[in-house]
Amino acid sequence: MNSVTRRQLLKMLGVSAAGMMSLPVIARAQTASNFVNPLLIPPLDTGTFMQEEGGVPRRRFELNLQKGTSLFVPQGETATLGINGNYLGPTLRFKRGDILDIQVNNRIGEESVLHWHGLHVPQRFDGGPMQSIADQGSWNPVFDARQPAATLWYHSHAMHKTGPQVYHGLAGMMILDDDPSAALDLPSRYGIDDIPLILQDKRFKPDGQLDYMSRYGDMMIGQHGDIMMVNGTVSPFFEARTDKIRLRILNGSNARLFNVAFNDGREFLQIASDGGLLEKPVPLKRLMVTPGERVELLVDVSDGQTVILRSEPSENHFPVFQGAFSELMRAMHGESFDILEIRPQTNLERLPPVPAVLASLPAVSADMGMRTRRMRLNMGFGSRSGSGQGPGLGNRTGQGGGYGGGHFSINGRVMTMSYINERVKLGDTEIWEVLNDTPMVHPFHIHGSQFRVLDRNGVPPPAQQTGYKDTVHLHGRETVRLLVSFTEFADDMYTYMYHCHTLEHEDRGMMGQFLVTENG
Ligand SMILES: [Cu+2]
Repeated sequence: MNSVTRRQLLKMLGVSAAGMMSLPVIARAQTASNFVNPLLIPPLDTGTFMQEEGGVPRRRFELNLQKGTSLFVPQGETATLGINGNYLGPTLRFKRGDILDIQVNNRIGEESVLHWHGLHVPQRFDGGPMQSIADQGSWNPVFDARQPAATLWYHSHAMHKTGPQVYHGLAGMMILDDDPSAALDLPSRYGIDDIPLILQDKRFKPDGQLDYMSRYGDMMIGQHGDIMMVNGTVSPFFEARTDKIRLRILNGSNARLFNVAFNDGREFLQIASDGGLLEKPVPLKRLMVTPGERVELLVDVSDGQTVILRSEPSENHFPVFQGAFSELMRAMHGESFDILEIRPQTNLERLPPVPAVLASLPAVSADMGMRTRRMRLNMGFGSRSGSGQGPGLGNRTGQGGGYGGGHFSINGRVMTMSYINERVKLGDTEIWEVLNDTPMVHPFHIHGSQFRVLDRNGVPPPAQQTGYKDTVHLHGRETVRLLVSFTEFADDMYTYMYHCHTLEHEDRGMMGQFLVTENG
């Protein structure tokens, strides 16, 4: 599929072009007076700490998935989901070498599970759909934190229900510390100079309840909203007390892209990507963060000026389509809107200078790949679901496709629990060549590994993409080559997932599973 005709597109959307004008668009250009709510900082949870025999540190966490209500909009309380609270969950903080012992109790009224996104954990504790926890059930993964310091997160990964469950609040941040990163003297006081920012967009019904997947186009481009929130705070401001602040940004939205920047165009430093610190701080003015990705930024606010973190239109070109498809792409790429106002206080505390070197990462080259595995991301533009497996929410084979038809797949296969897509040999380092054979952005996530980007469309990646990553975005028609190692855990039965992190695409089949075994 190399092009989409207008007729195919309208069929796929099931609507007239005029209907596209009502696509969710984020309200633009809020004025400073709109930032009325202090930024909520998720509670920090370092677990119950104990020393095992031999001095091994163990942290016991208890996470209760529960129903709640939250006050986001003037219409009244919104029914939400949370972890140990009404919306989102605590930030779990622990250190490399710790054993994590996590009791997960599901009390949300339907099956769920938590996936430890970016953490290297054995397959059976990964929290993919294979570990589904029944309502009122519990699950107790135990594993050790064995990788470099990073900003990670946890979220629902329930089969076909990840989108709605994350949208309603089943997600939280994790901060992994280690000695080398602590020695750098980076801002690390949680909520003071080290700020978690979970970026999400929401849409509400007139009665104040969350509006999920009700509009044409929602399935196609994923659920977008018109109200921005950070850590569950609408119209947030943060009062900085230090001359620089570290922002741990997590794109926790279902589908929205953020091209983060500041309203005065100031430069910032990116210091980390998904899997941890970059080798050196990378000065930037804009940075694309797509669903599932994390970045850590250092922002200098020593001038004392109020500044607004915002999202700018994507610079990336995208294939030009006529009519309705252009409208859809504009919704994904073309908007600019405010996210958070930062208000430096008087007498800012001066922090140590930013180190010139942050980490030493092993050099990577394509020679290191023992084999190449190709992953082609597909979207169906027709009216059939293809494999007959069903694209997720019901079997749409032969149907017109409801909100937008089509299916989402990888290498032509729609995710199904009964099919192992790939088999990998323990200890192997592979090249995964991922081709986005669609016109829109997809963030590609691999469980159980932190990979490196070898190249993008044949060209070495820019500095901000040279660190460890677990989620990489591909613009329309792009190809990335990833160097992925599977050195730690083998399992003959339990798989890891790889998938698009636009949750509506994942839920509808743009996902596969792989086994890592001794014999491959
Ligand atoms: Cu996708």
